[in-house]
Amino acid sequence: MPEFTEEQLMIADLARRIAVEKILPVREKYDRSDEFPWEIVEAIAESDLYGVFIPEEYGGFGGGVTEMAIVTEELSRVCGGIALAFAATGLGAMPLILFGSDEQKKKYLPQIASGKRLAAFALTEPEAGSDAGNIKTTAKKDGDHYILNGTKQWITNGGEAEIYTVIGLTDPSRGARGASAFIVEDGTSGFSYGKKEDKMGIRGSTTRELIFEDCRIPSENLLARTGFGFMVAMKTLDMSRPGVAAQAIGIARGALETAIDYARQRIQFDKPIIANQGLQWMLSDMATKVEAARALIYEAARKADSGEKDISKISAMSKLFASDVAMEVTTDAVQILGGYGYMREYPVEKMMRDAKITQIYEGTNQIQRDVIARALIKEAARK
Ligand code: COS
Repeated sequence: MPEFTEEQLMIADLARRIAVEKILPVREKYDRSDEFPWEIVEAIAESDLYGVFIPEEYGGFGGGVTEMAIVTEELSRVCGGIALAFAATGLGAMPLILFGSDEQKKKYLPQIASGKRLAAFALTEPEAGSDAGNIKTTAKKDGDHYILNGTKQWITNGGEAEIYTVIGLTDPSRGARGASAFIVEDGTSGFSYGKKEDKMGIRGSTTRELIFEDCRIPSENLLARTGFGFMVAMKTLDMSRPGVAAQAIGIARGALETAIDYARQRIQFDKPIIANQGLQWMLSDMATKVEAARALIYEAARKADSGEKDISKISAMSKLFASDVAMEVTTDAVQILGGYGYMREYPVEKMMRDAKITQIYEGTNQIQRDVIARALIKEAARK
């Protein structure tokens, strides 16, 4: 268990209570219906948890990546899909927290902290997944406005959020170096929503296309400066990847606990199956991996919150390791539950489906390895 402060333990406790009391009774319903869980958003908002990662002067609790990870982990322990209504808002708010002007922060962060308006982050496009620098959305200056044209794909909270950070090219001739970041509000003329995805897991979390057709946004919605958009996106991902790792390890913890409970109760050959050493060793490996991943996540979060300049490597490591652990642990949990594990009546098959995305989004684990390797090479060259 990482060393949390009293306040952090209280936040964890609050999130755990929402997860068990509010999310647990409805997680199967949302997994089947794939509707957005507004009732849970309200519960999270009422508990002020949307404010945990927002500075106090903008209506938040004043925490950071650590608090964001704590809440995400506890919610994900029960439902990795519903947890995203919280975590994706954290991702959407991050560019504002990191790069917003005082005016922009005053305008938007209190709304996010109160849970009145959700946020989302829009970088990915059909031709710009791992190759995030290949975005095609343009943002052309027109007097005191920018005109956005293009399509963003697979945007978590798309259509549910009201505050979007969108990365577009203000100078297409410079590629990623000509990208800029903008705040776009729901309801802006020329901004609409496209296809809603039908996903394997994290159901109950909306993943949707954003369409910009001559969408005029005021110049004051530019974040940082023109040409800084790719850097804004990369720094945002550095801060948010420990959150994905926390989601992964929350899911893994849920699966491990379910597997232990089941193994204690399931009688085969006249004894509970947990009495078998082979199964005990599986559980031991699962628990060890979860504990190691948690230590790495909260170390990455601690570094992020301490203002360390370059956290790309440890942030990528935490997401890579925790998501691989989550996939292994949830798959083993299904195995321990045997035939029951494969049935939708038990939660572990959902946990396995939910875990899979954590190896893919916010940068595939292959990209995380690239990020880590680049850092290793840079460090070696400095010696
Ligand atoms: N922090 C600050 N700046 C960064 C950065 C970081 N973590 N990573 C890259 N940059 C800067 C570089 O320093 C470089 O700046 P200069 O133009 O001044 O030299 C610029 O950004 C371009 O960097 P680079 O050449 O390394 O970019 P690549 O196109 O090679 O891409 C990866 C780098 C692969 C790391 C990037 O595209 C990536 O993270 N892809 C995955 C995207 C992703 O996670 N998508 C998920 C969807 S968002 S939920």
